[in-house]
Amino acid sequence: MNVKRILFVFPNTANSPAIPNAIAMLTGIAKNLSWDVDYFDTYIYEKTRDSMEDREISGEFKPSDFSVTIEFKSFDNLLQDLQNKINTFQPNAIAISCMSFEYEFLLTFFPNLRIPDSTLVLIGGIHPILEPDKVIDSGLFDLVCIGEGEETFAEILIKFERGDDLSRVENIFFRDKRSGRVVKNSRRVLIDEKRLWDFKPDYSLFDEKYFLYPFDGELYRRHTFEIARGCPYSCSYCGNIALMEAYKGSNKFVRRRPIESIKQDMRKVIYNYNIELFYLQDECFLSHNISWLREFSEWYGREIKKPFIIQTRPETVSEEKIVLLKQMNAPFFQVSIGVESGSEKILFEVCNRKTPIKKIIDTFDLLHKHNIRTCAFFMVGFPEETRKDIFDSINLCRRIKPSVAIVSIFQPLPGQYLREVCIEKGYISGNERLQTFTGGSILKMPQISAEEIVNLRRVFLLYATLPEENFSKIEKCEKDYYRNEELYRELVSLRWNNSSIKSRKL
Ligand code: B12
Ligand code: SF4
Repeated sequence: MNVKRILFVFPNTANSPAIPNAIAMLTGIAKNLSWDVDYFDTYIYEKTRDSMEDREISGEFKPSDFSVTIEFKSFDNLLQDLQNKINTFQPNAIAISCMSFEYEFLLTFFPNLRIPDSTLVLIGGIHPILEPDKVIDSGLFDLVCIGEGEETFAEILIKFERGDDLSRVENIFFRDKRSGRVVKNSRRVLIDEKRLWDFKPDYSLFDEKYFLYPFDGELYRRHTFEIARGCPYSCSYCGNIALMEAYKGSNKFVRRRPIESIKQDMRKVIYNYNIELFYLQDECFLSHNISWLREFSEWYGREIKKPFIIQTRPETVSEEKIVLLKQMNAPFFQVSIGVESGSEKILFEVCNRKTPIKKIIDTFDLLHKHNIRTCAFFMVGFPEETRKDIFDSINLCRRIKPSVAIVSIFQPLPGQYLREVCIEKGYISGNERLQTFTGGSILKMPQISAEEIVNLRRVFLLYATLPEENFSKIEKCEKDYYRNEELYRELVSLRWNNSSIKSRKL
């Protein structure tokens, strides 16, 4: 092969740019093997309102004018623009990465493209890992990566360049273009934590906008920095259970990045991209052992000192670990916690999250005692959830006073245990189109309608933050939003001005 060109495609369902870690990683691998790379990201094609936009309207995120700086294109141009990119760049390979939302979106336009037979079309990401059979059976892709891509992708590119047989590559499902025959190979074991971060991401495909992120109403140059991969818990509304199942018998599932690798790469991204805010990507940051946290926080506090965001579970928060977070010497930082529900029935029996409400309250009290900015994630519309349960969540939010609260509608995504429950109980058929986390509920349940769930999500934060004297007005907006939009906007602005949980600047 004289020229080697690969086009990466991210079927982004959002209307704002985000760097998919996988594409940065795969770009690094392709460039190391001397491939020319190009990128097609669908974020600039205007779609229906995404969750970020909905959350600004409902008072979860402080409004920012970031989207004003983006020059959107009509959605109707998407297909032709991608076709033009393929025609002009003439890639030998097209590599797509997607989660479940992106996959569903991809199917709305990808089948209409004209792709030369000689072009290898590969797909990977969380969705192909969770539903590899359905993805290969779509007949749209030559190769589906069914596990981690770092080693597999390099092997594919090398073999493809040489014209070798790809059908035997471990970790892929392969479909022969001519015969339509499908070969399903076994999953590769997970890469050991000592080697995983030797694969270096490359961000050259991402322009300046990709590094900007609205946070607390202001724009920051943000970077998502992987600290660990995998989560030790088994919440029933999360894809993690299916991932653990897929990798059963493989190497260690939760891999912690060696501190030396963190040091080297964090210094590099700060230098190269002038990063102001780190999202320390780890599904449960404070579950690291205390000696790791101590070493990391000492170093960060000495050398990095940048604002950061972490995500953790309430049961991992303690005075001792808070001291270590403070030792990181950041001008401000945020601890984000999945609270999910204020009903122990929902938490224990539906979500498989056995954190007592008392522990959640104590955790937020402790964080606030130390003046730490907090973010609480809630969900509404769980199977079996009643209006009373949702009000338990609202009341818990009122009690714990997070600096920011994000409220999502439960979506039965592939890979979740709860999706199976929903199918068994007849709440979904399994063939519905997914909704966004703010758009609607696809569950048809006897005790609460999808409409009531959407309405309650919209006013959740108003009930949780405004003085009770506003409740009759909030109820009006809940029951008939479209006739009370003006009143709703007024209440949301009150939420930012007067509410007890307005964000804390440290
Ligand atoms: C970081 C993260 C985010 C980040 C960045 C996401 C991104 N676009 O990259 C943020 C915070 C923005 C985010 C947002 C969301 N996320 Co998220 N996120 C994660 C998390 C914790 C890690 C993902 C990651 O970067 N991993 C590291 C990279 C390198 O791994 P990877 O993407 O899997 O890619 C590897 C392989 O899949 C493969 N691969 C990937 N693509 C390709 C392509 C080819 C060609 C090949 C060969 C291989 C290959 O190789 C890669 C390297 O091994 C995962 C949890 C998890 N366990 O994966 C959830 C997860 C992916 N997120 C999830 C969800 C639901 C969301 C949201 C929809 C949530 C929301 N409330 O809106 C949004 C979607 C936003 C969007 N459109 O991008 C779900 C997806 C479930 C599903 N069935 O799709 C997950 C699995 C969480 C969960 N446990 O349920 N997320
Ligand atoms: S919801 Fe969070 S804590 Fe629970 S399994 Fe998923 S990633 Fe882990």
